[in-house]
Amino acid sequence: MSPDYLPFHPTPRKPSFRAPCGAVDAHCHVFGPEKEFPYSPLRKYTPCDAGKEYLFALRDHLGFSRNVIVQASCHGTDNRALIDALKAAGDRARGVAVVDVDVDEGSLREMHEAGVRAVRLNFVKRLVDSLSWDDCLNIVEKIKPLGWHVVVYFEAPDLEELKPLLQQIETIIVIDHMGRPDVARGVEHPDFLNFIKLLDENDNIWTKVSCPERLTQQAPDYSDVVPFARALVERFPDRVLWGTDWPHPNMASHVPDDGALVDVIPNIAVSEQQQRSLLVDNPTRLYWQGRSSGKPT
Ligand code: 0GY
Repeated sequence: MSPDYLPFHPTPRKPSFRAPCGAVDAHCHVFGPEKEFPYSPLRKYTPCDAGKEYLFALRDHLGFSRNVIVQASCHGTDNRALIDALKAAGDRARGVAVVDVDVDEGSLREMHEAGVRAVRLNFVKRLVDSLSWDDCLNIVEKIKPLGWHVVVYFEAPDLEELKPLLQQIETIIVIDHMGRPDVARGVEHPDFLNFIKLLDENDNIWTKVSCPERLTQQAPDYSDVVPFARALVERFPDRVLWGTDWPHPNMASHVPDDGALVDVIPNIAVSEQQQRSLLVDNPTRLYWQGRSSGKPT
């Protein structure tokens, strides 16, 4: 484990908020265990092992039904831990893989069989040496026939530079963690208005209203992040997803209690209808019913 790495909360509380039947935690990871699934030699951090059994127990404890497991940079393009978790979960999980540009069709088909439905492009400079845009677009061409979509991770200052790439991607694009806004600037700041404009102008772009624990300066109530997430849920009720981000890699400020994170949900999705769309209908449509084609062709 990297020095200063904070392991996940060992005993999260039972949330007060009861998630609707069929709720999906649409952003979480599995890490290792290292003995079985070694971390990538190219990784920028070494996490605490957080295997599938812990994830499934957390899912049940929080009152959720399903997971979307996202490949994290510490496993590079070796998706074996992810695939193993997907196979163990059966229909209760779907996956987002990270692949090399030369990935072959057979490997993609095998991943599809296991439950992968998207590929992640990571542009967070502290986590990865990003792919070239040409490589990104080649990967997108390869995954299109499978009906997959693209999950994109970047930090707010990089949005402007990435926009031309995003606009060339015709599948659905899901942006992790609301594009990681600087919440101290407030929802009226041009950076966040620009993010909203991106979704206004591109019907194929969705976002995850996740990760208050990473964005906040007010843990553990996360009230500074709530207005951002709520604004997106209200404006784009059919294009938002929610996830715990368990096991919360690279947290420096505090160890989040996943029960407390679930209890933020009714503050960001206020009505029952919004909660249903966010937690059940949207992720089910995208990951279980194959609705991944974005722009009309
Ligand atoms: C996240 C967070 C992070 C890491 C990764 O792929 C990764 O390593 O996703 C992070 O450090 O921000 O929630 O996905």
